[in-house]
Amino acid sequence: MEPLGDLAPDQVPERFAKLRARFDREAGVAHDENSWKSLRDFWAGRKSGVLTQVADAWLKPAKPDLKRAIGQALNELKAHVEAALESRRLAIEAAADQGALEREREDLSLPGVIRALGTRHPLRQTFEEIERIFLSLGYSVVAGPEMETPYYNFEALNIPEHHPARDNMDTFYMSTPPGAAALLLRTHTSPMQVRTMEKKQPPVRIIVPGKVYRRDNPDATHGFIFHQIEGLAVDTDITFCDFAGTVEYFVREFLGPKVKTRLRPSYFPFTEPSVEVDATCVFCGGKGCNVCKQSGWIELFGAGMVDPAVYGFVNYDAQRLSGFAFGLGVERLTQLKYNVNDLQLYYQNDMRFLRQFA
Ligand code: FA5
Repeated sequence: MEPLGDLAPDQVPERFAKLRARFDREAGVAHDENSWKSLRDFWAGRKSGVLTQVADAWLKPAKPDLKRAIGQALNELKAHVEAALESRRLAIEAAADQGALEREREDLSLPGVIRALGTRHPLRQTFEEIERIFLSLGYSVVAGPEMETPYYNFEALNIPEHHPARDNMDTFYMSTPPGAAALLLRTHTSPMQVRTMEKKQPPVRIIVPGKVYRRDNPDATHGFIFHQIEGLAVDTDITFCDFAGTVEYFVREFLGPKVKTRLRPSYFPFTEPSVEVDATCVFCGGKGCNVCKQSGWIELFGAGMVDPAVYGFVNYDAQRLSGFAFGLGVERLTQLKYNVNDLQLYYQNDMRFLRQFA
């Protein structure tokens, strides 16, 4: 700082005005944190800032008649510098915050990710509907293994080896080590009749939903993997009337109150007597149409009174106990309920088909 020299007191303000103008110019271009720091150090730095230099070079050596005027002007300049530095600092900080806000801003006008809502598969809907009906009648739901032994799938159901009933239940056999028990993919859910009665004494009231396998060629009414729901009720006093009443109640609940049922003689090795349960055609109301081949009736499922021979395999007293069993084909029942003309549609994941069950 050059010395102040010989000044009259009234010339002091002009010298300070020049300094202040210079400061204002420099402050006007300090737009970021670094240039603000340089400005602060240059003007207000404790050791060698302009203000300190002015105090050292002008105030300290001033003659008494100038001291008062210089002191007052220096104080005013100092107050101005400090206030301006502070307001610039706040402005720079605010600008930085604004910049960060803009950089990090979420664009709420962008459309969100649209997640399509799925619907339950028609077969699952049928499972749930049938489970609901039988749960309301006091049945419980049990599951069994899909990989079975020939004993549970056939023998204990009164289907010995070489029995002709095995012909339409050919299946997939697992390769097992020599000497180990043979294993196959179950052809029906009926093995769970035996497994349940082995473990539990009557009264028994169960349904068994599950997947089954057969060596059938796929077509509009056949799959090589399909689903069944087995039903079994055994107690000391179950009659054919209980069986017929249960079947009729189920069919009405499932297909509607107008549908009538009839029992037609049939054959299964593990039920005696055996029946096919038919219902009046849901499409023509029993008048006769293409679906029911003009008969007015459609076949629903196989059932019957448990054959006493089966009780022999599970140590049940056939003299004291009686019961009935049924096996529902889930694909076929769903076809009838919703008029699906091709069973393969269930497995093709075609959204146009599946959306109809929303
Ligand atoms: C049985 O499987 C017996 N276990 C049912 C039974 C249980 C009778 C208890 C008596 C007492 P069936 O082979 O008829 O029966 O098959 C039952 C149902 O499965 C059929 O009515 C049909 O709806 C369905 N079904 C059979 N084969 C196929 C297939 N390949 N694809 C789709 N559904 C099938």
